[in-house]
Amino acid sequence: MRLLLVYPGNPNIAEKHRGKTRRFPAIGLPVIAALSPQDWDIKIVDEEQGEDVPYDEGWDLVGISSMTSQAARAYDIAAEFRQRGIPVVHGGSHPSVCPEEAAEHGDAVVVGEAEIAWPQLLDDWNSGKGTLKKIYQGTAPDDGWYVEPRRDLVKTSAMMNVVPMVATRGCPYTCSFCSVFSVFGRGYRHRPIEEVAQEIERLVDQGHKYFVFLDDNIIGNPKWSREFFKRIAPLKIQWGGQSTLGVAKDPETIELARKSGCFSLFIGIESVNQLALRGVRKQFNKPTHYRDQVKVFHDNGIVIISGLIFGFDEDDAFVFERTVEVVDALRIGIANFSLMAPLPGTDFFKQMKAEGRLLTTDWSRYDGGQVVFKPKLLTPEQLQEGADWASREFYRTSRIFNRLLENWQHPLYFMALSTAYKVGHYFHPSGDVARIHPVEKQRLLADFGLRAEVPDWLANMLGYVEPSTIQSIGKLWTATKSKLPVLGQKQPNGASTNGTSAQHVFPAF
Ligand code: B12
Ligand code: SF4
Repeated sequence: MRLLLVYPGNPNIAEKHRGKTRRFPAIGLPVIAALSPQDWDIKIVDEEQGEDVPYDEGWDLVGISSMTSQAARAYDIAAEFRQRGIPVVHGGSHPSVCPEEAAEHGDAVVVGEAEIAWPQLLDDWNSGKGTLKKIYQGTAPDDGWYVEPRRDLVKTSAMMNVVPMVATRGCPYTCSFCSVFSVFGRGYRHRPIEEVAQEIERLVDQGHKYFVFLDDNIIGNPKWSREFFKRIAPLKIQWGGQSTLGVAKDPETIELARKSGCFSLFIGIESVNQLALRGVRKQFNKPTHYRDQVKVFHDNGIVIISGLIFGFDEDDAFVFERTVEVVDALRIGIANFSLMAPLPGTDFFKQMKAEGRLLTTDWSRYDGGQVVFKPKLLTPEQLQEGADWASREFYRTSRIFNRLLENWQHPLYFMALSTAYKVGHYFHPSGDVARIHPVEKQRLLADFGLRAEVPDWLANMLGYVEPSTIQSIGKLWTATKSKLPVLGQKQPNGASTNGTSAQHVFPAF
């Protein structure tokens, strides 16, 4: 039997730019591979890593995994295989929240976790001679749910050779914009500490040192986390993960995290406005506590990557500046600004739909970088431009250096990530269009006395430079220009100019 497992690319990323970004390899499909008979010929293909889907290599069964932003591409790929008579099974977070839709584009759908459902599907496949039910409802087993992913099937060129790990599943909270608890259930389920530790030990023996825990909160249950951190501390690994600011109430656990190798945590801060947080049931984040909480992480040398969302119903035209100023003042190393995407299946989606505020259900646009619903106190354009502005402003060179002190324990990591964010925000996902706002572009160009018809690459280049530097150069240029002799004009001494003039260098003057 030949099984092909596919991660579709995001259709917003132009073909020519696919595979140029690097990230740690995804883990869902290696789990599906591990749940399949080991004598099968199995291949995993990840379009976002630049791999092409091999449509014509004689596959018996195809599995496709998708988040909402990948769903449209997943359906296109499925159509190609189904045209060739090859059955397709959909799984992952989007099919789990939109099973009927996914079922229209496949022969079967696995909803939620696959550890029990996928073997059942394969049983049907084997016994029923290829007959599958349309929907397999995954269940969330309490324990013994873990199978070690087939990492041997994953391309190893991923950035920095970081190994993705899973030690827990689920989340007890119910933030109205999030899909996690609908896919993985409420509450935390932990793997036995010894099982995780032994898996890490084996990977360390294979030469791995850097790990990322994909768990939604690796410090969600401090009792379990403390024991876990103590157990893995001797392994001398370096790891990043996800957590909440609230865990800072227990500095001892954060210290144990550091001692076990934690150097960076992604934390969903989401907003600096308590009302916005309350509106999406994330009121356990308390902006008035942020300063003290952030300090606990900084004291332990942990670089915070904060998730911040724009587009809450309480967000007005001032939210962008306010957010940048607060997060920068807290000296949070990295801010990942995204636009609210009402993900299908969530209460936020239901609210937007009921209020007639969805602008599109083209799922490919639900990638957190585009406005897909009507904001309440802003226009869609203001929201998009404001978020783009915040990303550029936060990563101004001077601001990055201001934050270096609090993130000094990992200077290379901090600087590399800051630079990646700084550069990345000047490009649209299409890779071609500058994200720089037209008005700002004109202002930058005007500083040089240029009209706006210059190509985007030049605007981009100017975008990398500090606005204050550009203004100084612009002023200097304007002052110098007024003193330059103009070509062809008689000089006071009667001589005619023959050097390069401003008109020759910048014909748009
Ligand atoms: C890691 C991660 C990422 C990585 C993904 C790449 C990578 N290398 O892993 C990165 C950082 C790139 C990412 C980006 C985004 N992410 Co993300 N991410 C996650 C996270 C934290 C873990 C995913 C994971 O690996 N889980 C562990 C594995 C084992 O689980 P799994 O993949 O779901 O697989 C299981 C089942 O789903 C099923 N399954 C999965 N695939 C298949 C396929 C078949 C055939 C079958 C049968 C079964 C099956 O079986 C597996 C075992 O049970 C999840 C949260 C979570 N807890 O899952 C969010 C999550 C998947 N992300 C989400 C979102 C919204 C995003 C962004 C839009 C965020 C943003 N605003 O920028 C972007 C999208 C980027 C894009 N390209 O468009 C949402 C998706 C919701 C949705 N409706 O699709 C989630 C659920 C988080 C949330 N808060 O709701 N993300
Ligand atoms: S946003 Fe974070 S805390 Fe809230 S439900 Fe999702 S995973 Fe849990």
